[in-house]
Amino acid sequence: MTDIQYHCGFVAIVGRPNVGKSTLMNHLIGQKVSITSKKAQTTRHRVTGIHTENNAQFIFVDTPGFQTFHKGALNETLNKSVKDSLGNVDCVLFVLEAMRFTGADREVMALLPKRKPVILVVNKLDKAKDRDALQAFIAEVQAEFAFAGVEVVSAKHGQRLSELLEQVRPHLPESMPLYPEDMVTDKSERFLAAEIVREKLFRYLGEELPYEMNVEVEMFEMDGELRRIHIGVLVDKENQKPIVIGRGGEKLKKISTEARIDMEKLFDGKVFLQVWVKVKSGWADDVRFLREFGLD
Ligand code: GDP
Ligand code: MG
Ligand code: K
Repeated sequence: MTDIQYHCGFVAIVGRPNVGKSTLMNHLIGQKVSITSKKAQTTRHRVTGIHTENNAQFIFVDTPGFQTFHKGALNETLNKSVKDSLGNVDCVLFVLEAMRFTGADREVMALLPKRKPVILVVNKLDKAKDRDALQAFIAEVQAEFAFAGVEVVSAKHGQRLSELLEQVRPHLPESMPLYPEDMVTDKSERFLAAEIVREKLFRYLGEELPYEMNVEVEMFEMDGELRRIHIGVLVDKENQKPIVIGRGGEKLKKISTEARIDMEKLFDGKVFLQVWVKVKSGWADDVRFLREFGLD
């Protein structure tokens, strides 16, 4: 018998697009690991974030299956993907936006497991000014599902997140940590670098985003403490290049500068980043933007 009880387990964060799942996970683990955007559909991979404190390790799982919700009805693939991601977790966080309970929220709700603890997370507390209305809203949602707990938070402003973790902790099995205590993700820096560039492309291209587009890490090298990263954005057709590059190179410059800043925060070190756009088949006239650190 030991006197310290350690808890460790898997937590899924589910909800329709834009309720703030990625923001929540990023804040919980204290670093930018998942990818957030005003547009849905940016989380293309299942991203795991890890947070360890006070003898508990929370392993967060994002659920990419929800990305197709904007197209409307549930389909079988989505159903399966959601069930897969909920099949192996110990606790589920069902995220809603305060004062908004839509058809898409109800579709997600219909997939929640009945035999696992599900905690209702009412996010965007900062947007809900009327307390009585908020209480009524929570009661309305609770009437439709037997939640194991409720927490009102602001993912963006980091409000009431430790209270949320305290609600999750007792639902995690008693177990020693599965990952080192200082680890926040099991993704490689290479993978994360590509995800960051992908996020910026989504954010800045919006509706113009080419349907066929790949982001490839062509080089990732340590040069002392400096990371040298080359990333290629591959489009299908020549006429898609200017869309990504923008007039006078403005768009690509913004994308690569912001990506570099995010990478430096995430990797906690200087980054030399080159991002260029090319057509999948050809070599000719690649447009390069050298972003020297400190020279922007
Ligand atoms: P996801 O699609 O569920 O992963 O949602 P995101 O995490 O990408 O967030 C969608 C949008 O909601 C982003 O613009 C966030 O900045 C915003 N957001 C997230 N949490 C909050 C919050 O607590 N308050 C407010 N006002 N906005 C938030
Ligand atoms: Mg997301
Ligand atoms: K943390």
